[in-house]
Amino acid sequence: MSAEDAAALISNGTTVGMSGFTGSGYPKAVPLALAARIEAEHAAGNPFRVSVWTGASTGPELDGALAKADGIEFRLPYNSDPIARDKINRGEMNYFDMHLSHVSPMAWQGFLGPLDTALVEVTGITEDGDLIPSSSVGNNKVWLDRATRIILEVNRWQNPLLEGMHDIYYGTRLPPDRVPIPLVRADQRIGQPLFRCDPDRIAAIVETDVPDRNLPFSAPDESAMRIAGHLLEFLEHEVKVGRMPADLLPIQSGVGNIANAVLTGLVDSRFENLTAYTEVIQDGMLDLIDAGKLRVASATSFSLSPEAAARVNADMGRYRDRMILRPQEISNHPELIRRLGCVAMNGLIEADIYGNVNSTHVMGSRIQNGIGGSGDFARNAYVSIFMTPSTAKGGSISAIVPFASHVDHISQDVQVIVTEQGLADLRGLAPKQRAALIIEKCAHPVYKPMLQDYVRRANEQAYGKHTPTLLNEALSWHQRYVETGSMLPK
Ligand code: 0RQ
Repeated sequence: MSAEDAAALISNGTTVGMSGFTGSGYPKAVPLALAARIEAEHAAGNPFRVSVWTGASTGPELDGALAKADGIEFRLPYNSDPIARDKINRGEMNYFDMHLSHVSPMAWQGFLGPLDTALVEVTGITEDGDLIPSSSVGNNKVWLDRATRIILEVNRWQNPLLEGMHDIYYGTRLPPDRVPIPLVRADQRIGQPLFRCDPDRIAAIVETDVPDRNLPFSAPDESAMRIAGHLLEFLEHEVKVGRMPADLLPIQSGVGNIANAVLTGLVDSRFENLTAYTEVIQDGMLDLIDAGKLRVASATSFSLSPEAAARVNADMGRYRDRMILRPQEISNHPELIRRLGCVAMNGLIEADIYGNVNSTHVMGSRIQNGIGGSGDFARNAYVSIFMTPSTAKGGSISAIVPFASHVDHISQDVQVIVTEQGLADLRGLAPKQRAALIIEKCAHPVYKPMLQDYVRRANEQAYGKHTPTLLNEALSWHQRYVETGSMLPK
């Protein structure tokens, strides 16, 4: 049926579980039609808002259009759309920013409430009624299994050769019936290539022919290259001292430009035969595959530039053997991340001198994107690395601060911090030792004396000397930024 007729099946106040993860595999026609319907209802003076659950971020036709129509009452678990971000930060939209591995079990446990509609993009429907997944898997299995009614978008733009790339595992259970997940290597398949789907619950099928969002990455700048350089040196050292094998352990690489730059850096390294157990396959992963350095990438989604998406589509037959897309409850599963011993590499907003990391909130209150999968990987990885340029906004903000204005990753989950200035290996260090090393290796030279001065006084004056903190000064840099536009004193 038409997207408009399908959108008419969605009622005010209901919850829609949509496909989509980092701009891939999200529905592109029905959300736009729903946004138009919501705008018409609002113009007629009628209330109309829905709750939207997804895998992670989507695209302008979904989050952008629905947020612009003021049509989202509640959103989970991850958003990077600027219009939706603005609504959230103005207090006009509720947002539950949660660990990506938690979504599926929480939905099954019933903690999130009922799911009325599953709105899922697929590549095709087989004669037996199974669904060929699209360019992301995300939480689609759960939405299809749990929703009262199902709306499918069959997107002809997606490459039919995607069929066979996916590994959909149907063995997860609720406690007390859980059993070990039988995955012991990143390249292993433990499930089936297609989604099961109850045909009686399919309320609509809409055909589309629309590309994924596919935003370009910015070319790695000097700072990103230096971060990559420090990181490669660290990994080589870990191999040399026998803490990692020569082909490393499965790598996880987060979202964003820095994470992508690090992958690009690995192309020119001497590492071979690498594997990735991660969430998203970015351009850098393709480069590694093309260079013959990456044997297999396991993820839940693509996150590609338009150029890289064209490359994958033109040569899908070859890439298909090197890539596995899984549900995000498996790609991000703590049990599997711990078992495989992933090398987790994620971006951050700010870190404090003790190594607590803020990945989400600018100045403690304004959300940027969300924690995404960074927490799933950071806590359970073999080694948990966070990376960032040492300053933001042209130097007016230090990424290393006396006290994090919001904490996503506690210091115990943060083992290595890297900036363009250097790398701090924090494993086995007490708080005061961590502070000295982070300031020495990671802080920008302009902020380093300010941090050293703070630490010296905190060591003298703090209430306790284990993690010395000056309570009346710890967040003063942030306050200064809010008031003057810079963390630097006038
Ligand atoms: O803002 O675009 O307005 O200039 O944050 O920063 O430097 O481009 O870095 O693209 O690597 O993103 C933490 C956001 C880093 C990302 C974060 C501002 C900066 C810019 C982006 P502008 P950069 P990146 C698994 C892993 C959480 C989710 C995650 C992220 C914008 O890595 O979302 O890790 N992580 N998932 O100016 C004020 C600071 C700032 C700052 C940066 N200290 N103060 N603004 N910015 N530092 C994958 C998934 O979960 C899907």
